[in-house]
Amino acid sequence: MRRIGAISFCDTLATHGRLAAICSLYNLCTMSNPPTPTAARIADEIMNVVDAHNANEPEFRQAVAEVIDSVASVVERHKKYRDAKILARLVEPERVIQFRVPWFDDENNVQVNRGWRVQFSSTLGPYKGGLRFHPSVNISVLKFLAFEQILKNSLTTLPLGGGKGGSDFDPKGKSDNEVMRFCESFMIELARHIGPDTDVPAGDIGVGVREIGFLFGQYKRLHNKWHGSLTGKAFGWGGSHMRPEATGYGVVYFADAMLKRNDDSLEGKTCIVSGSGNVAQFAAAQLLKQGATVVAMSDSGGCIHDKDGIDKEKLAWIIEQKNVKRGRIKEYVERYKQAEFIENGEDNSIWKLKADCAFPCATQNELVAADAKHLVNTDVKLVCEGANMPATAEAMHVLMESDVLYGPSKAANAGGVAVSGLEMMQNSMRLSWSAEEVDRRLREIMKSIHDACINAAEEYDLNASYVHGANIAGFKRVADAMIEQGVV
Ligand code: NDP
Ligand code: 2IT
Repeated sequence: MRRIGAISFCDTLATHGRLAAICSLYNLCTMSNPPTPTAARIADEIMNVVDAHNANEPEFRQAVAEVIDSVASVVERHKKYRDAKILARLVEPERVIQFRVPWFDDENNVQVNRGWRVQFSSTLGPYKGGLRFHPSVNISVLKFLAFEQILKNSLTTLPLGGGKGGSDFDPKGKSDNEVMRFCESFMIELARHIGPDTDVPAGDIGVGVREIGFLFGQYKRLHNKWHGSLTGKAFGWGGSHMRPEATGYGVVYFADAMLKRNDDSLEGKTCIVSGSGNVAQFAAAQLLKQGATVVAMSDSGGCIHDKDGIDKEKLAWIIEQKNVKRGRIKEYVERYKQAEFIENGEDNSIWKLKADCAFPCATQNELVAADAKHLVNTDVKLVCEGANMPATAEAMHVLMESDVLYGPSKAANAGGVAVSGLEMMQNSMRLSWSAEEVDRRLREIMKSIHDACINAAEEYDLNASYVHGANIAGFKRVADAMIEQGVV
């Protein structure tokens, strides 16, 4: 420090004169042993910057605040993270791409949507994360998702950076041809920004195997290369066994690990699963395999409550209804008369039901403080998140203050991206593993994420909090790699 100080004094004297040199020496003397800032001050300082730079991005600020709340104490303990300005660098995306997506609808009208790709962090590997097609998509939503993805992907221990993209395009009510034309136009721009060693998108809300197929076809045509540049491909042409199941199954494996640690299991538990898309469908399917009873599922219109339980046959009906007919879940009650449909409203939601375990698998901020209080007051044992950031900050607070076992999304839903990572490996090796092999690896990854959360929480004396544990374990791997890679 002193030696550098002397050099700095002489250099500054030569280039900027005496006053500047004295000032720089004074700064060094007074700064040589600055008091360690408290975690609270570290958090305040970085959140002031984040709030000022991202004033119109509430979801992004929410996601960052939650992480900072956990990792500020890590930064307080380790000077190396402060010196390298890790937090200030981590909250700034490496690159954000926005583009126009023009396309023809079936009536030959020109339609225009917005497309984005947020390439947030390439520290641990190529940018990796899904594409979301939904009218609510905007830059705030995509930045929150990409930011979460950095730490989630870090938890998997696979070589994956963090990214997210998508469009405000609404696939609902569109013909297959319209979806195809939209995907082709979207990919004409996206193709120049992605690649197997650069950025590997996958699915998310509104993007499933149909959309990935259209996107992949256009990518291949543009590059004239059969690259594993997208994951979530159909099994027949480069997809991995178990990728469709991975997120939902992984959520339930994580829940099982939380319960096992408390000498309990899912067997015989009643469960509510919000959503009825990819994640919800396979979470419900795995819950049935583990001997639980699923009594409610939902879509954006409302939920169905079936006290007799949604068994395998009823679940198959829901899957057909959502994936093939692209219909609404409320039609369930016409087929299964004992069930009731509860329309979403001010005081009505799936979270007003009673169950042993709750699995939010629809979308962000779907579970608010009043829902969390209701769940706690009705003795829910476990809340395990399939959707990304499904609980509001206030709802998270309620759950974290309670005895409920609470599995946060970036840990609990990491199974999807983990199997995407396995799909990338299989593509690189030009082989495919059996479903049993992929499932075995998925179970191992979910268990190791669970253990990493607990170990990190214990190291920081955080009372087995999975929320803090996930943030800290995910953060440390990225932060250490950032230091090793220099100021980039
Ligand atoms: P899908 O598009 O397959 O399904 C989404 C489900 O959530 C549908 O039932 C949909 O209802 C409902 N939903 C979507 N938006 C809203 C909304 N604004 N309000 C209420 N309900 C809504 O998406 P996925 O199942 O793939 O994704 C669900 C969640 O899981 C998302 O948070 C996603 O980010 C997360 N996730 C997904 C992964 C994956 O591998 N697919 C991996 C990790 C996390 P409706 O049909 O009425 O629109
Ligand atoms: O939120 C997520 O982890 C995903 N949508 C899956 C991302 C991926 O690259 O498989």
